[in-house]
Amino acid sequence: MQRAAPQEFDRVLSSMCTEPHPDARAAAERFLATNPGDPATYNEVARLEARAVTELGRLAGLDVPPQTAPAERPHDADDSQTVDGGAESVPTRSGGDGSGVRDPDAAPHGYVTSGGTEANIQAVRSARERRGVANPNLVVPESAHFSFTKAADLLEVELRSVPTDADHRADVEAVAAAVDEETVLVVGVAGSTEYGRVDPIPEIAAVAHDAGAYCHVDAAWGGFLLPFTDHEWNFAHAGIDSLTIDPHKCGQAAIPAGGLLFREAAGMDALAVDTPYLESTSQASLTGTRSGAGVASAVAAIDALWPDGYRREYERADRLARWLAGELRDRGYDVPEVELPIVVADLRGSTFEALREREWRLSRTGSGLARIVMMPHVTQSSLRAFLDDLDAVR
Ligand code: 0PR
Repeated sequence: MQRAAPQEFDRVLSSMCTEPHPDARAAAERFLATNPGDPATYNEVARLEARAVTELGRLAGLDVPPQTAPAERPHDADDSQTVDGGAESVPTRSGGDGSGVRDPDAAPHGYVTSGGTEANIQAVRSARERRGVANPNLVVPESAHFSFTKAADLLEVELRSVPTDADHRADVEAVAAAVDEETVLVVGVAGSTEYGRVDPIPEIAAVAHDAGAYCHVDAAWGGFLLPFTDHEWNFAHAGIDSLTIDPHKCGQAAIPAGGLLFREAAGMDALAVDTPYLESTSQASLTGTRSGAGVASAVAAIDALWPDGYRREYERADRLARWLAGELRDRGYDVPEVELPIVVADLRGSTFEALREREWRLSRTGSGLARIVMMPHVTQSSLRAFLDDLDAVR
């Protein structure tokens, strides 16, 4: 039986969550009581997780063609964006000998996390373990999500937050100046939380590698939009080592479904701890028991929407964002150029409060600007109603 959602999404303008695709909702319910943290017991959901990671990897340019060792993989490969969607698809990974043989039992290089926060924390943890320096530091642009603050705190890694440029993108010179021989990870954001900006990822990866550090891309929000743009953001575009991409944001999966991917198996290996009383011998996730609902819904959403459904949604959101930016500019508001579909505007305090009182779920950037995120539930008619209210209160 389908019940109404507990939250009316009509007026939710600043969230990065949305209503899941119907197939994702159904899959989540079916796998609600399964635990991918115990793959030997819940093997069906474990297989689904391998598929989820394979599909996320293809979206993010991590498609390893059989018989190709990672070192030989062409970095500009552009044939990585088709999905056969068959229930039989299995991950491919390179064997320990680099032979790249197809291995149905192989763990893919990543897993479905509880969200972007867990993925980012684990990326920092993996880099810290692999680098093994005495006083590790982490370099992020100031536009990075606050989950990196949590990661630094938990993992006792020094957080170096560097200024962004005038357009709110990572400033490569500033990043380079902050990096040193004890930097374990340099982060680039591909779709920033506040402005939807995409950092210069290839340049950031080069800075990281020159210093012997790893490079992580946070595409938690942007990952399901960027494949339809010209941006260079993924494993095929740059020598990045890990990436966050969240099905429960623009992937239209049910919460909790984040995604963490590594270029190499060593990224996951660094996270694994022994699990003496489980049938499987090790576990890499941060949480122990975790929801199979997110895993199954991620696969169902990707099967339903990749690539055409996501492309249509990206194009719709992009058009809507540009239209709204124009409407706000016509009313005299200063609206920065739209990159990915987030519109930011200085509505001033009293107007912002009056709109909140009219039940618009709006939030502000650190510098007090209202953010409107073009998630699938945000429609032109709801934005027209929003503009009518804005005209009434300003
Ligand atoms: N990385 C980026 C770029 C993000 O934008 C976010 C979340 C994360 C990582 C962390 O992801 P999880 O929240 O899945 O752990 N960005 C949103 C934000 O902080 C999260 C959010 C979502 C907030 C829905 C409110 C909301 O209603 O704004």
